[in-house]
Amino acid sequence: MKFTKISMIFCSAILAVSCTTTKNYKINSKSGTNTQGTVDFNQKGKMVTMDMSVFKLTPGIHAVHIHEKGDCSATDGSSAGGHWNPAKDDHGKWGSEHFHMGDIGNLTADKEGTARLIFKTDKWCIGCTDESKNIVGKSIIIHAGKDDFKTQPTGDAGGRVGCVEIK
Ligand SMILES: [Cu+2]
Ligand SMILES: [Zn+2]
Repeated sequence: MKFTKISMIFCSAILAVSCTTTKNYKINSKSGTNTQGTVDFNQKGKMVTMDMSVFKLTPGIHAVHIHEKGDCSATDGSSAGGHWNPAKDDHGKWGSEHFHMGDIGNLTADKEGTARLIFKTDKWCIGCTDESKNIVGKSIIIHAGKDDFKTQPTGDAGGRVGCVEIK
């Protein structure tokens, strides 16, 4: 009896560490642009990694955020709502004193319009019951301009050129 209990605890510990969740999405172009690419999420233990490859952007800096609604239906992406902000904090740079849970930051597109961004955090989860961490049901928005990390509540990042519903 004692042995069974110990082995059960041992197994669940192993599952928690080795359990991996993966989700892969295609980016939807918005606002009359031709934005293309993929966003992959991977959760291993408590660590979530986002790996984003984007093509056909304008060269330069583009803001990337998680927005609060998993709805990319509007042609300008406005259906995705504002920044995902479960803690009701101010907009800002990730890891600074004030930031939204969706404030990923900026990516840089090269002169061909290609960009890659890899972002890792243990502040998110993929489909867990903690709604302050769960990214499922939200969206990723790629903006026309860069995030200044100051302007409230948007970072003054301009229009929405790409959108992904995180299902
Ligand atoms: Cu945004
Ligand atoms: Zn924000």
